[in-house]
Amino acid sequence: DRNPIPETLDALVIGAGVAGLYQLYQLRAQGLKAHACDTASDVGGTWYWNRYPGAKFDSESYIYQYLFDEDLYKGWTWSERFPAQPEIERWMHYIADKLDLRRDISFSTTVTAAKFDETRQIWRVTTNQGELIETRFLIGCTGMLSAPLEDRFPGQASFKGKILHTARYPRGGLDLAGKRVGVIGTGATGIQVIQTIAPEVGSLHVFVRTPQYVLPMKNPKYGPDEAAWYKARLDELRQNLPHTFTGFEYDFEHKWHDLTPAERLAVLEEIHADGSLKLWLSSFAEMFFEEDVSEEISEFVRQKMRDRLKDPELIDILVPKPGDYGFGTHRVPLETNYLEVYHRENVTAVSLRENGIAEIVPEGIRLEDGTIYPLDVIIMAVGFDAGSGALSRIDIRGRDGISLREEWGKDIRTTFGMMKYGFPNLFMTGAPLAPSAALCNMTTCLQQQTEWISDCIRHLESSDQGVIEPTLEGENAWVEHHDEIANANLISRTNSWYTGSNVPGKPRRVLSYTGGVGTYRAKCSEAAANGYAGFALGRSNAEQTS
Ligand code: NA7
Repeated sequence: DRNPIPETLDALVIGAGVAGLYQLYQLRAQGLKAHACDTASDVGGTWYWNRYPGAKFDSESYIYQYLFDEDLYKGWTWSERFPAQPEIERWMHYIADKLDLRRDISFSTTVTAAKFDETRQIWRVTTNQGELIETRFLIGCTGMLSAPLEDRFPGQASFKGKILHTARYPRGGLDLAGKRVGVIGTGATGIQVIQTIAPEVGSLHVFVRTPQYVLPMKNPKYGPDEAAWYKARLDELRQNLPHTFTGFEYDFEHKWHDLTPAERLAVLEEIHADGSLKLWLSSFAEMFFEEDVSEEISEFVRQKMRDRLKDPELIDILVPKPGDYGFGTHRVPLETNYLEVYHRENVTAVSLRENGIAEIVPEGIRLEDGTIYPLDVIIMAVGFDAGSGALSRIDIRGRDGISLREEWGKDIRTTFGMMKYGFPNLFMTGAPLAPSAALCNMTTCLQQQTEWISDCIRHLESSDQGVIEPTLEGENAWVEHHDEIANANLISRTNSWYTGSNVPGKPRRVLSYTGGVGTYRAKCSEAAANGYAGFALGRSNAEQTS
């Protein structure tokens, strides 16, 4: 049975994923009347929705966990270095149960609109369940990559078989045995799907537009020794993870220009052999700023890929070409036999480089040159409206009725990626202009953001204020700082969800803060310590519920 949302709240948290669960826990612990809701029928967020075949971590399991509670951390044991979605979803259930969160969560509940009442200084929130809720604080823990691009191609509705986005894969899966399956997209998601379903399907056509740099994953099983090793190091992880550049345990350790070519190669080989994201996130930071370095490291990865593919035609379709974009300026996926899968007789790579998808027709996919690929199932691994997408799908109106969707439709601006000028007492996590999935271990970032938000609300309560909003100057200063760092990074020149260019009409900006997780944390803490510099605080007219 659905748990209704109380009509009046101190805080409503939208989303019951990694951020939302911890946010709810913290606000409740502060004595606030807090509640969360989620469109899904259970907890998990990303790990609820992304149940497509092969979905798994690219972050090391023990690093992805919450670190705030010792019992919570040590009470969970992972089976391998990079576990798959079912295990991660079980972990999220474990969190919800251990922290007794479900009693304050309404599932199957989508926030459709939220309007700030300036006189009473409360948010009036409506849901798809017909509820109207009044809350002093509204916190969007809606996910960085949770607004799937479901309607991507003309003619989708005409398809006679099954067509679906990876983030809408059905619970219980699909029977693909013997079927003619097409996968569109070779991002982190497509790669996991392709390598997993290839042996099971009748035939697999992979529609490849932009080839992807990939790194082989090493995924050892974990037993009692690894569990004990990580659990004994909780304090060390707490000290390190929040302060590294990416929120992972490792940091950029090498300086390109201090080494000889032979030494550089030795470093690249050694890190490549680690089978993790280290080659991307802890080798040479210069790859993000210097084109020559970027090209040399890119060529190193391309050669690794060529060595595995051998066939010139496959190399042409699947290996990025010099000048396409540099290694690491798109999200780098880890994979297991992803390239070898194309050697199977039932797998065909179809290049879209000069012959794109024109439309979906009743029997399958039709390319621009008229070729039709007949299919039974089309899996769209085509990505998300990242960062701004989830909150923009809600009709959020701040002061003077201004619309968040319209504001972000013109220019994607935030303050610390956690608040927005014109929207008092609206907080957000995983939002634009904060560190995120692009270059960050999400749980590290989301713990810090939710803690900053809880501290901020605690400060408002204890100082008898109750309303906070970034000043225009504060917001401009953050955007300027963000842009200055981002525009020096080669990421800013590439086309992908990192820059919003995967969504037609979306204003272009590097969505993630690229100054580093540790620096971001320090800047957020500094603003708070200086009495929330860059924000305007005021007394609230809203009545306290607690
Ligand atoms: P991504 O990384 O946005 O990848 C989407 C893929 O779909 C990518 O290969 C796209 O090619 C392809 N795509 C998108 N639209 C089209 C059309 N119209 N035609 C052909 N191909 C298309 O999404 P993912 O779900 O893989 O990953 C998102 C994040 O989730 C990931 O970075 C992790 O952080 C977790 P393109 O590159 O645009 O040519």
